[in-house]
Amino acid sequence: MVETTLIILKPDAVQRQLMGRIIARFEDKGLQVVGAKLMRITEDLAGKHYAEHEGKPFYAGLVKFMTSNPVLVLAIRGDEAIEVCRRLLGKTNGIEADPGTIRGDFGLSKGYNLVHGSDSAKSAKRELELFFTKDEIHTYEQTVGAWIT
Ligand code: RTP
Ligand code: MG
Repeated sequence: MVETTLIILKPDAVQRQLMGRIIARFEDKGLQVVGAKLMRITEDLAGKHYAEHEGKPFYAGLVKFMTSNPVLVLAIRGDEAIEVCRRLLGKTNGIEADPGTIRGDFGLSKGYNLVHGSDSAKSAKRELELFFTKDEIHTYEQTVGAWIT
């Protein structure tokens, strides 16, 4: 099933100039970038996005981190994109994430782990609506998908 998911290249990915290499992971896999925005997340938006973690010990640090510098927000579309992207990201903690995954290849941190990916269809819908208007998400012909699938 074709899905669209929300990916955020977190402030550490932007600061470390890893944007191009991380986007390439999704494109190389055959997924399509259908929305992209470099933006600064406000405290209010960070709170809404990570509402499920409110009250946890790492919550304040997480909001501080996510609002500290610009992020690159992506809408990514493709077959089973939500699950495929979560697998491309790897486990939350860079130490545990498998080599070959984004978190496994680029970091050793649990907090500064470079990327966010929606964890379910419900989260993807909610998060895409938080970060994008409908006309910021595009439909266009993909020429590589035909042979990748
Ligand atoms: P994300 O939501 O960012 O895609 O990450 P995730 O599903 O793999 O992990 P989640 O449990 O949802 O945690 C959200 C983000 O909070 C930070 N975190 N820090 N220091 C800690 O113990 C801790 N635990 C989580 C990470 O940035 C994690 O991605
Ligand atoms: Mg999560």
